[in-house]
Amino acid sequence: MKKFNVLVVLIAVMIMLAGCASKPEQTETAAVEEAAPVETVASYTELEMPAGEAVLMDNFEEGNFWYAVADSWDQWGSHNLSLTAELSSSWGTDGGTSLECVYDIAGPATSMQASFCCDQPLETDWTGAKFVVMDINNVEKHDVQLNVAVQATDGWTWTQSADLVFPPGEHLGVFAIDSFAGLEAVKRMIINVTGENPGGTVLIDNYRVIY
Ligand SMILES: [Ca+2]
Repeated sequence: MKKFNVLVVLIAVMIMLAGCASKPEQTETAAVEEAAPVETVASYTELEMPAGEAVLMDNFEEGNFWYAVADSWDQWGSHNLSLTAELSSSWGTDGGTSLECVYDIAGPATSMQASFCCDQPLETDWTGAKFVVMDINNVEKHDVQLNVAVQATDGWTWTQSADLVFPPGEHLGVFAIDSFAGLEAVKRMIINVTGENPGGTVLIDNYRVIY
């Protein structure tokens, strides 16, 4: 009987020790899970200004040469989700004025494209251009996905960049355009908000082309 009692006590002590040992592990696991979302937010890496000669195309200080497509392209395809493109004095990085682009809700059954255009580029010969760079202020609480496109030559050939995703806040947008067609005769500059989103506003300033 004594041996049996000793065995029972030993087992009880082992269970207690195991219980104690497991508690710190649980606490560490919980701490890691709570920290994870913060790491996700901080994971956005700001894009770097590319080397090369920068030519300012628009700083939105000399009037508004941009417009929202809205329903004007409906005859050629699905409805464009841009609403308005107006000057805003609420924010600017080169002077106090920027372009305020307002886009409608983009659900899965929509074109998921809101286009903001300028048909009077300051320069039309972009031969050798490598990037379009602009300052972006995403004033919404959700990410905004953007690309840039140009229509070029008398055929109005459309080429667009890869999409980039910008979290809320101010960012540098750097869009590679070195493979674009017809850069010697640019007719139209276009900023597209793409992908699904709940609609909103994005501010643009200091639109430059880098050679
Ligand atoms: Ca400006």
